[in-house]
Amino acid sequence: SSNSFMRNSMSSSMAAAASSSAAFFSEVPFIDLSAPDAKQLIVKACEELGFFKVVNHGVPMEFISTLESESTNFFSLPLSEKQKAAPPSPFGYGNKQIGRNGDVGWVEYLLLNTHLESNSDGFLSIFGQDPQKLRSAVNNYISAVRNMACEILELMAEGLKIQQRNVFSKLVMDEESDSVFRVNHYPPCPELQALKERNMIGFGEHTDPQIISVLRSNNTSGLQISLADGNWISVPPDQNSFFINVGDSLQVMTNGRFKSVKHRVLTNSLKSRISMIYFGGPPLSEKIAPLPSLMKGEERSLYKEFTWFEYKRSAYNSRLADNRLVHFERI
Ligand code: GA4
Repeated sequence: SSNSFMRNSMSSSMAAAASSSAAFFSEVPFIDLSAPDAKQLIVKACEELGFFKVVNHGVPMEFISTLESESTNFFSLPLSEKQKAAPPSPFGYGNKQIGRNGDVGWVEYLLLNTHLESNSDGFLSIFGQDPQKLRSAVNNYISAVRNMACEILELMAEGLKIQQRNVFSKLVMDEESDSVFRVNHYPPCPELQALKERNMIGFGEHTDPQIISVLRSNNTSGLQISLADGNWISVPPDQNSFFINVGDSLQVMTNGRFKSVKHRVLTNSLKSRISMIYFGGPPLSEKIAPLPSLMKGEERSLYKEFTWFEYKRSAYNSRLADNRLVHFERI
């Protein structure tokens, strides 16, 4: 139920979505991680769309369902309790406001540190007296999902015929990796049914700044991705798979060969949506630049040189829908 969600009416910026009838797209590239041709299929999906889903991912279903139910418990607390974990800067509870530059959505969420110190003071102060259950569910989930992300990043490197198999994965496995974990709760909005032709924005369109994002959601629709032609397609939910998307940093490291996919979430009128996303990022001091081994002949970098610190600072000063990479393109 959405009773602990703020009751004020929806703001106009949330109701401003485009036409409502995006067709379900049956062609989200589907990759069996255990198949011998997985690496070629991953590269193709990253080049064409920047988005695909994986099965045979090796993440124990128990970790997924435990974290989903711990998250559901948290979001069903009274708002006043949840607010004790606010604001989400950098980690904690957020409600409707996304980032710090005025973006809003019909969503509440937790932003969490991915470093796995189980009694971290930060986590204790965010979650009051009994944070252990949530933290250990988060830790189990993150370690498994990070390993899967690492495997996918190594398959990408192999598929691109890069000698150094861990060229991408070492960044997210680094102790200093600046990764983030997010749990979103999109409450249903029954009023929407009356509004028939209109959509409401749960999470506005954007690309992810990091290297790779790994998303799992419950069985509720809402996620859409944007095609090169500007059309939006609805991604059918699949609670047994993970959805992977290419982030801005990976687009840069492949000199634009892989596409950082624009995506958004529309509000469902009837069902709650819970999604859990691991954003794999590099250490802050890491230089983000096209890999020399991927540059062919006279090919030049499309981007200026920058560190993840510089890109992140610029990203966090932008609005959600902004194109964050344009500031780093070579002219
Ligand atoms: C998008 C990807 C991740 O959810 C996130 C988001 C971050 C936030 O929610 O604070 C940002 C957004 C995300 C990109 C632009 C800035 C920063 C909100 C926003 C308006 C945690 C991230 O790393 O970048």
